[in-house]
This record gives sequence, structure tokens and C-alpha cells, in this order.
Amino acid sequence: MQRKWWHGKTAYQIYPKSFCDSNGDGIGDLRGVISKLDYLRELGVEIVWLSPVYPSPMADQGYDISDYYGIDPRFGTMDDMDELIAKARERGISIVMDLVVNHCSDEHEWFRRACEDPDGPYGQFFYIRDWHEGEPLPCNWRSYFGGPCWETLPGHPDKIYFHAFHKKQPDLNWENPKLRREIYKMINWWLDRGLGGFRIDAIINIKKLLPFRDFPADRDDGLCAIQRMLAETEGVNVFLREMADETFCLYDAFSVGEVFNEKTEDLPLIIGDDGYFSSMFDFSEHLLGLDRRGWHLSHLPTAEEYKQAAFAAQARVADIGFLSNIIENHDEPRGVSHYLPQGERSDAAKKLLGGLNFLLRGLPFLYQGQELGMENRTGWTLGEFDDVNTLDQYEVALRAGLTPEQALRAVSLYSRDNARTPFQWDASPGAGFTTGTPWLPLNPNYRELNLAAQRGREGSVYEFYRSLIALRKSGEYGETLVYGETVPWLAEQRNLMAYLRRGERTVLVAGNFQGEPQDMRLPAPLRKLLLNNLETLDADGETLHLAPWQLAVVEVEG
Ligand code: TEU
Ligand code: CA
Repeated sequence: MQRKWWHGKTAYQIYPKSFCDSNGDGIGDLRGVISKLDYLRELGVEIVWLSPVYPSPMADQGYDISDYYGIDPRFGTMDDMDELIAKARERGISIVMDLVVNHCSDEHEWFRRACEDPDGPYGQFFYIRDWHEGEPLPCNWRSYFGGPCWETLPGHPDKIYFHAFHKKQPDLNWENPKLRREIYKMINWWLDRGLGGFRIDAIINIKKLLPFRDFPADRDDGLCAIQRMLAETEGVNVFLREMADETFCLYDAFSVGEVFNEKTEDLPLIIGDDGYFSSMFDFSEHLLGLDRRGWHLSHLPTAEEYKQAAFAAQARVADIGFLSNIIENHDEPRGVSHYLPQGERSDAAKKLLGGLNFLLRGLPFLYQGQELGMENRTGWTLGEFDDVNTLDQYEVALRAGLTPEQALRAVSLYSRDNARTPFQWDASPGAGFTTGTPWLPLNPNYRELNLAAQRGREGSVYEFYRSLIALRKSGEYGETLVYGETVPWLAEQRNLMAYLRRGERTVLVAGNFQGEPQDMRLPAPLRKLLLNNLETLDADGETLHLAPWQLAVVEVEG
């Protein structure tokens, strides 16, 4: 496998709206991010992915972009962005932006012009069809945020346009070479500004199954999940290859795809040596227990399910390329509230989950606050939710017959807003995030759970993450942890998640994924203890006696 400049780095996702507010308006901003660059360096991250900061009406929190060449005034100015890129670079950090090109905002100039003249050139930038009241829609696909994928074109009662997400996010027509050229031009404009690369949003959706057609309904709304069409669609690889050749490859830029529903045989095309993306997220753990019929029918994953999914993903990719490994992002509940049993909030368990994920082969991505062990917010009321997805799922649950209380409980477990509550810097009012009123309520646990309480405190979750990052960067073990193969160890032993990373050296990662002690046979004699989430480790010649939630990282004889 070819070596790449980013392989040995740790990446970190910032959700700008909730990271640090510099001017007291309750909304995080770029000057806030700049003020925390030294913090990010101290943590050890070297790639920072910023969720969208472009001008946006915020129907989907910036994932509805009305100008690809600007910065939303809520977040700052283009000068702030340039300063951020430059100051980050001085600290050895590459800035990666979000590339949202499956759709734009209905307030983007392209869409406005398409509405003015649907038969003109900008009409071809979207999927616009003729339609009359009473006729069936071109297809019965359900948009990700609920309801049909079709909406009346403003000003044209006899025309409709396609949107895979919110109706304020019209899909761009990638079949049109003019549109594709506009996108590539914009990507290169940003790369010329010194950007390290992009995280590429919802990208598998850019190829539509054409002509549009129906699938059997999967709920009583007569619609069918849009993912169903993705399974039948061919040809997305052609667009993405072209995009890479025209943009990322010219700059040796980093690119990580938000790829769902990929076909195994396509993995080399996607993330192989000459793949069109540097990396792609591993969502196999995230998908565990999710029921497409609604969050209220979903179940939380068990330790065994988590382990098997992670091992399967590692085996599937093996040495084809690098997955990007996460326990959470801005679309998911907090990993520690999702993958650990309900109510389990010990630091040991949080470190176990984080360490098991971080040390897998691939590129580790942390999501802001993960390094503190931030948790789902509890006690949500309906009115406190901002996220469109959550509000839709609440309706879905009500329609399925749940009481309002049951529906609220169900969506509280899965809401994307759990990850979007402000970063907990300290115990002051506003959590050090803002001097004003935060745009989304804080998690009330910020008084105890915050950076100030953990920084420099031996044994804190934060210091544990710093050690993980340092170990992966170390001269002695870096090579093994970055490039070594992953070999599951005793995969059948219940609630034990253990694996070897085998490279120059052999490192054993052994996690007791339960609240009871558990013994584990060693694959080879112990050489050295590298990391431990508890104070002591009980081992004899052949066995590790793991305490509840214990994670031990040890070098063994190779
Ligand atoms: O998410 C794409 C995506 O596939 C979502 O349906 C995701 O599965 C869902 O949010 C989970 O609840 C990306 C962004 O990450 C997300 O924030 C945006 O809302 C979406 O694209 C539209 O741009
Ligand atoms: Ca602000």
C-alpha cells in the first residue's frame, strides 16, 4: 500500500455552531475555533474537519448551502477562514471543509434562476419534472427527513423538483456536465486557498436511478425508503473518479467520503491506492439496530454486535485502504450513551470504548467533546429540539401509535441534537462556550463534565485520549498501530473485544466490554504495558485478569 501524508494523523471533527462562541451571540464561530487551535495541538490532532460554515438558511444546520464561495456571517468572514487555515498550518494542523454537493439550498442562486426559467440552463442543474395535481409522482421514494422526495417548484404549480433530504435542499443534477464543472471549479478554488481537503457529504446519493420509478411501499404512507433505490443504482463511481481527477488528485488533498450502501467489490475503486477518496467512514457500527421504519423501532447495539461489526469492517477492507473510524459524529447520539449499556457512565467504560475504536486499523476521527466523554443530553422536551430529522421521527412515532411520552423517549435516544449541544469547556454559566444564551441548550452535566475538570488530571478521559493519540504517533509503536494488520483475538469470547495489531511489533488491545471481571488467555508472552484505563493490571504468564470495563494495550512477543 502506498504511504500517504495523512495516514499517521488523528482527525477531529468540529461542529462550528457548538464549539466556541467568540462574541456572545450564542453561536460558535471561526474566531472561536482560532482561539482553540492551541488546545487542538495540545490534544495532538493534525486534521480538523469543519462542518459547514458557508452561507446558509440553516434549514439543515448549514448542510443547505446558498453560496459555496462564502462564509456565513454567523460564523465570521472569509478573512477569518484564511486566518484559521494559516494559523492551523503553523501548528501542523490541516483544515478540511465539508463538501455538500448532492444538493444546495433552495436559496442558492442556481435554484433561484431555475425557478425563474425552468427550461433555461439552470433548470438543468436540478431534477425538475412536469406534474399535475392528481397524477402519480415520478417516483415514490421517501426523503431522508420524511415525506415524498418531490415538491412543487416555486412559481410553477405544474412543475416539481426532487430533494433527497429537506425540501429546502434541492438535489443537483450530476448528469449535467455543466453542473459538474461548476463543482470542480469551486473545489479547486478552495484548495487554492490552502485547504487540506474535504469531507464529502451524502455523496452516494448523487447518482439517481433513472428514469425515476416506484418501489414497493415499506410504510403505510405508500412510500419507500430512498436507500432502496441506491441498492439498484450503478455508475456513481464514474462521477467520483472524474471529480477526484479534476480536483483532489491535482493537490494531493485529503478526502473522506460519507459513504453508505457501497458495494464490497467497489472498495478498491473508492479507497484503494488509486481510489477516488483517501478514506471513507466506517458506519457499520452506527447502522446496528437501526430500523428504517423509524427510530422508535430501533434497538441499541450490544457489545457483541459492536465487536462483530467492527471486526467485519476491518476484514472487509483489510489492506485495501484506510477506513475512518468513529464512535460518533454530528448525526449520531454520543457514542458513550449509545454503545455502552444505558446508565453506564464510568470513565473506565468511556475509555474502553474510545480506545477499542481508536486503535483499529484506519484513520481515527474524534468528534468534539468525545475526548471529554460527553454524553447524550437527558430531559429533552420537544420544544428544545432543533434538528429536522428528530422532529420528523417524532411524528413517525406518533403516527405508529406511540404516546407523546413514548415518542419523546424514543427520539431522545437517537436525536442528532445529542451531539450538537455546546462543547463543555468549564463549569461557568455557558460552560465557557458562550457568555450569551447558547443556540441549543447545554447538557446540564457540564458543571462536572468539562475540560477544565479533566485537563492535567491523571486518569481523566481527556488525558487518556491524549495518550492514545501520542501512542499512535510514537516512534516505537506508530508504524505498528498505523499500518499493522488487525487480527481478532478470541472473537467468540462473549463481551471480550480483543485484537492484535501486527506490524513491526505486535500490540494486543484487550477490552473487557462488561461490568463483570473476565479472564483472557494471552496469545503470546507479555512484553510491556503501553496503556491501561485502570490503575493496575492483573496478569500472570498466560492470562490477563481483566477488571470490569478494563482496557489494556500491551506489547506481546511477536
Ligand atoms: O448525512 C447524510 C445521511 O445519509 C443522513 O441521512 C444521515 O444518515 C442522517 O443524518 C442520520 O440521522 C449528511 C450530513 O452528515 C447530515 O448532517 C445532513 O443532514 C445530510 O447529509 C444532508 O446534507
Ligand atoms: Ca458567535
